[in-house]
Parts: sequence; C-alpha cells; structure tokens
Amino acid sequence: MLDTGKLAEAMGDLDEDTLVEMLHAVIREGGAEAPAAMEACQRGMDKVGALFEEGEYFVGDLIYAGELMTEAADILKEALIADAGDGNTKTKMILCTVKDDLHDIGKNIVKAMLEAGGFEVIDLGIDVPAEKIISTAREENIKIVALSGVLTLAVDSMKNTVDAIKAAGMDDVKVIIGGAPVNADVCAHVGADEWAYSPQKTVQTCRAWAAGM
Ligand code: B12
Repeated sequence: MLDTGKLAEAMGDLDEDTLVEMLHAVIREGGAEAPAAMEACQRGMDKVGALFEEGEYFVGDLIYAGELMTEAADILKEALIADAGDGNTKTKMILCTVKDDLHDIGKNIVKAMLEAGGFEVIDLGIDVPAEKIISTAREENIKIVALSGVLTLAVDSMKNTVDAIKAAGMDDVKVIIGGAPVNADVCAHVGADEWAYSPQKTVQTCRAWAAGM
C-alpha cells in the first residue's frame, strides 16, 4: 500500500533515493496506484513552491525539483496511460507553453503522456506567441491545440491565444488548456473548449476529439 504522505514528503524534501524507490515499488506492484503517486508528487511540488516563496529553497532547487518530477513521470508513464485506456489514434496536435511563461515541466509530462497515448505532438516549446500557433496549425492542418501555463499571467496569454485562433476563423480547432492556475472558471474566461489537470484526462479528452474528427 502506497504511503502518499511519505511520497509527497520525499518530493518536497528533494529526496531522490526515497522518491525513486517508492515509485518503482508502485510499478512492481502492478501500477494501480500510479495516479495516486502522481498526485502525491504534485503535492510535493506545491511544498517546493511554498519553500521557494519562504526563501528556504532557491532557483537551483526549483530546477532540481523539476528534474525529479520529470523522472517521476517517466517511471509512472506507462501505468498512467494504461489507466487512461488503449486507443490507437495517430492524430497530430500542437502543444506549447503560452507567451511570457517559461515553465515546461508540466508541458513535457503532458507531451510524454500524449505520445504514449498515440498522438503525434508538435511541441512548439515555451513562451509561444499566438501567431506561431496559428501559422503552424494552418501549415500542418492541426485541429487540436493544447496550451500549458503555470504563471497567473499565463491566463491572459491563453485568452489572447484563444481569441486570436477564433479571430483567424479557425472554428474547427479545439483548444484544451492546463497548468496550475487553470480551472473551470478560467477555462470559461479563456474561451477554451476544455481544461484538465491530470495528464490522463488530457489524453482522454484529446482521444474523444480525435475520434470525432
Ligand atoms: C520548477 C519551477 C520553476 C522552474 C521551471 C523549470 C522548467 N523547466 O519548467 C524555474 C526555476 C525556471 C522557474 C522560474 C520562475 N518561476 Co517558477 N516554479 C516552479 C515550481 C516549483 C514548479 C512548477 C512545476 O513544474 N510544477 C510541476 C508540474 C508537473 O506541474 P504543472 O506545471 O502544474 O503541470 C501539471 C498539470 O498542471 C497539468 N498540465 C500542465 N500543463 C498542461 C497543459 C495541458 C494542455 C493540460 C491539459 C494539462 C497540463 O499536467 C501536469 C502534470 O500533472 C512552481 C511551484 C508550484 N508548486 O507549482 C514555481 C512557480 C510556478 N514559479 C513561480 C515564479 C514566480 C517563477 C519566476 C517568476 C521566478 C523568478 N522570480 O524568476 C520564474 C518565471 C519565469 C517565467 N517567465 O516563466 C511562481 C508563480 C507565481 C504565480 N502565481 O504566477 C510559483 C508558483 C512559485 C511560487 N510559489 O512563487 N520556476
């Protein structure tokens, strides 16, 4: 039985040995607790953020925490996607972090999950302006765009991006948004088609869209 408190603490304390050992145990035991393990790691990241705010951790610690989170997602990836179902979709889609936001750990985790879920992901990177998304979507005939953002100000960038996609007349393009500041209210404000926190829900949503296209 996974001790999610201990796992979250290991992530928050940047204790790689304990973290990796516990995650491998989740996989050895069949992977059923992978979603709970992912949530626990996320809670640990919240503690990292809080300690950063308190001046206890520095930027180097944030970067190391990001590497640990990426390692955690890598270990759990297969089990998380198994949890999301087993579609055979090979749809191309765009994923990026929106303008003015340089965070990409969450985006990269979502990318790994989408690829494991059968999508061909065009990753435009970080700090991506709406124009770049629109021109790529046109060139590649993309119908699904996933926007990531972690900063509060990313919400404005997401709204500007969705407005620009609509203004470009691309009404058949579906947009899913995600990241720390995103919730149902933010989704409504931004005008996106859907939002998600968990990578599993992201894969499920995009699979449902791809199936109907
Ligand atoms: C690591 C980190 C950094 C690293 C980023 C490294 C990297 N390569 O990304 C570095 C050190 C570079 C950094 C820089 C900064 N950071 Co920073 N950072 C963090 C930290 C600790 C973790 C973020 C993270 O990676 N979380 C883990 C990932 C896995 O979670 P996630 O992004 O939410 O993603 C998950 C879901 O949201 C979802 N998801 C993500 N994207 C998408 C997309 C879609 C489409 C979907 C459906 C789902 C989805 O799936 C993911 C997996 O579950 C947070 C604190 C926190 N608790 O979040 C602060 C934090 C985000 N940073 C913060 C700040 C202030 C900054 C800086 C301005 C600091 C500075 N003074 O320079 C700069 C920002 C520069 C910029 N313009 O972007 C603040 C933001 C405050 C705010 N509300 O705006 C936070 C909250 C810390 C704090 N408490 O002060 N940071």
